[in-house]
Amino acid sequence: MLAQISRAAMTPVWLAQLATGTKSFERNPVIGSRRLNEWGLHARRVRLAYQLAQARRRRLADLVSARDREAFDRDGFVLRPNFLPEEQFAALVAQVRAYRGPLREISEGDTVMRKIALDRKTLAAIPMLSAALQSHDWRGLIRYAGSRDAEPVVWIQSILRHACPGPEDPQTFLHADTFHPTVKAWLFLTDVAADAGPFTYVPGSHRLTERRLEWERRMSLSARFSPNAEDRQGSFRIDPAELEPLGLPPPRAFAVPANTLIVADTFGFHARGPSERPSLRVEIWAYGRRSPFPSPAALVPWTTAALGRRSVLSWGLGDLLERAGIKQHAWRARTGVSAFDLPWETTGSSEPAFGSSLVL
Ligand SMILES: O=C(O)CCC(=O)C(=O)O
Ligand SMILES: [Fe+2]
Repeated sequence: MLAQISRAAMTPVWLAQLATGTKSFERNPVIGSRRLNEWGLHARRVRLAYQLAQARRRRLADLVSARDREAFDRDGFVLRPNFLPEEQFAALVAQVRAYRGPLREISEGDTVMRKIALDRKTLAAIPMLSAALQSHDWRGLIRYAGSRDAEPVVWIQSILRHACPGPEDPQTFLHADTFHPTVKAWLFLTDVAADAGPFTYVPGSHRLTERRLEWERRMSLSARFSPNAEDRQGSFRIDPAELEPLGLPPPRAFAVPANTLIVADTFGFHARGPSERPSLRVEIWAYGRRSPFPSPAALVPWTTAALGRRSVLSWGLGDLLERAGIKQHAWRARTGVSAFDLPWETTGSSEPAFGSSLVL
């Protein structure tokens, strides 16, 4: 009875979420409904979101060079070796290395991810970063790929592989982050070897072909009850054997030197490559995701510092909920640690985190 009342009360919310970026097949039973998806609900959301993103990209085309635009439209990513002038890059790395302000760690399987949010104070401590984030190329590529004239959220991120006990890193399975075009960017501050967890992408998989749409439809029928948590959350996994029938090539692993920028549409299939041994990848990492559909919220002119502050506040809220005994917070606070420190070298305040609350 209670369940029925709460279902009736929630239904308008679930319906309203259809017009947003909400993607969970598990938490939203309308999105997850097998019947509705047999009638084409998911496929229609995918198609409409794609068409809208393509139209917005056409309007933002002047922000990027013809060469980058062609590469992105063809491959779903732009690769820029030697992105920053040499001296500027060296200064950026030195400033990030020296920074030992507050940061957070989370574990994803046996990977530890470390994040430094860029609020005003952190940006002031790493002035070379602000310069890079204001560069014409960085701004233009992220806006075009993300199909929005909007700032992304940016963190300094370290990926420490085989750094704690746990199952295989869930990001090592090929997947699309969500059901619509969206952007992520990596400016690597370390060299990334082929066998040390490189970013991996299936070229051309950002395009919504008829075969991809049919695959989306098929996945949507069973996603709600999939044994895989990421499928249930709307980040569909794909078996590499399915790529060829979709007309797609094998994934390409980006073994790249430091100072390489990759801007990619993570509606395309991608993964974090395997790491043969414990490894460390440090990057400036950006994530730009606004509603795929028209929405006033998508137009809010966030700045990098305001978005950084928002991350800090949400971590603070997580701590508060944990202290109140409501929910364990997976993002553990560390101090005195640099983005470049290896886990066994650190002398932080808390034990390693073994939680999991992935934001994909
Ligand atoms: O870290 C990587 O190489 C990719 C991880 C991933 O799947 C993502 O950031 O969406
Ligand atoms: Fe991803």
